[in-house]
Amino acid sequence: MTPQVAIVMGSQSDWPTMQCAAKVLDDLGVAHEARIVSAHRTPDRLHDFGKTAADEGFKVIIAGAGGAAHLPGMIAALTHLPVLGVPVKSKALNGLDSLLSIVQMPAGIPTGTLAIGEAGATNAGLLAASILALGDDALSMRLQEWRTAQTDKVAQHPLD
Ligand code: RP5
Repeated sequence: MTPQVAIVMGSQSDWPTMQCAAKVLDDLGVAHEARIVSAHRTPDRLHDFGKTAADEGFKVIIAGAGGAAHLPGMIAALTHLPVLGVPVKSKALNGLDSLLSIVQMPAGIPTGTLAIGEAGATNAGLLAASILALGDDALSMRLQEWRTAQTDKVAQHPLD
């Protein structure tokens, strides 16, 4: 199956976080492909990816980076595809730097910004699936079932 979602990240060190997006997409049966694309260390790769992502057949891009997290915004500048940014927790500032680097985009180049860390990566996967589900009834059904299963797992009362 042609991957519909690209999960790109600035470094191998981002993968433990970004795997959460991959996992939820696996659960929902959405084909995806993960790549390392660094805005700073591999700028030519960034440019090539941003320019060719739509022609490659991707429909949604999830981009995670930490620290000076320019990757999601730069990809958004190079493609018309929806870009969902995940601020990865940084060692020095715990991801606040990543969040602020991704969220404050200038008008005209939108980048969706999720929460810092694993919750953000999981939600990026879910959001990518819900975007794709607008044109895919079977996926929409799987997404609704996933949400119902999540609700059913929440107990009425806490355990001691
Ligand atoms: C960013 O720098 C990456 O997205 C990563 O979160 C951060 C640190 O990268 P490494 O030094 O661990 O490769 O570009």
